[in-house]
Amino acid sequence: MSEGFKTGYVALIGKPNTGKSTLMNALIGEKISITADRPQTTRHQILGIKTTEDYQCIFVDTPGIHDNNRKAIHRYMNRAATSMLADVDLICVLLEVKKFNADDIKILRRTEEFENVTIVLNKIDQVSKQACLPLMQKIADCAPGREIVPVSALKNQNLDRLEALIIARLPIAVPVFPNDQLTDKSMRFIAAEIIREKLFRSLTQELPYSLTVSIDHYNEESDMTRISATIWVERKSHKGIVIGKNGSLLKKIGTLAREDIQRLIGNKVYLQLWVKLREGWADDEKSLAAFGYSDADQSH
Ligand SMILES: Nc1nc2c(ncn2[C@@H]2O[C@H](COP(=O)(O)OP(=O)(O)OP(=O)(O)O)[C@@H](O)[C@H]2O)c(=O)[nH]1
Ligand SMILES: [Mg+2]
Repeated sequence: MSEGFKTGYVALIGKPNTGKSTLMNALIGEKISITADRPQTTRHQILGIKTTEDYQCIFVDTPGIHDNNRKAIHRYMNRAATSMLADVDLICVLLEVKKFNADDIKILRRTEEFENVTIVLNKIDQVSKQACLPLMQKIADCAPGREIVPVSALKNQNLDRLEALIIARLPIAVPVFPNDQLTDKSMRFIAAEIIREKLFRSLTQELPYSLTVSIDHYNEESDMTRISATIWVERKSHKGIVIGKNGSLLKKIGTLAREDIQRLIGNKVYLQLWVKLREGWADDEKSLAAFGYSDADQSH
């Protein structure tokens, strides 16, 4: 560990779908957090930890901040989206070039009371440089004095500059986590998330929002990891959709998830998926706690 070693927490917050999870994965160089081209993919606070000779940067990926507080799960997600703000060393507010609107301005307002805030303007690969400049001016007018870093998390543009800026703001401190630890979450949790990602990417409309995944068994054997997981649906009619014709969709989800999990753990995976019904789980506190949506699970 070098003299002057730095350690700090960096929150990635913003509207749903702005690229928070993509950015965290790009910055730590590993796929820890799941991503999908639809809002409200991330449901928990997830730490992504990058440790070098000189610093340990602990990123906090969060659910997108939204106004929907209809069900208990939405209220849980909104708490997870902002509960750490007072405790981090730097807040990065993510905006996306094509979708800057009043919801972003609301989030910028919410962070006015904090000193260390950087605005990350993501997805610059989607527009020309000329289109970016007036937008940056508009954002600067809404958040005077804040620095704005344009990046593309997906295409790896300007991430070096963002990283340098983040590191400059970390305080001198000893590391919190061992230097080979990438996240605070267990492999069990990440396996369930990977299955959920495949469901989010394969199913249309509202269906992904009424699903959750639990891991029933996770057994590491020397040459194979055996995982059994249950996909929980809220309505009887959803079961058939998730299973698909002759089980085709479930099979596809299983194959895609198994490949990803294998890559991450570097071992062969045998993955068994079940689909079960628990009516109204997303608005029932007891079910939420049983499925890991509990505030105690995300306090660090
Ligand atoms: N073109 C482009 N797409 C991006 C970029 N960053 C993220 N995306 C895409 O935007 C979509 C949303 O990305 P996520 O990382 O899941 O967004 P998020 O902010 O974590 O979303 P929630 O968890 O739902 O709040 C995905 O399809 C990403 O591939 C980028 O720099 N450029
Ligand atoms: Mg996310």
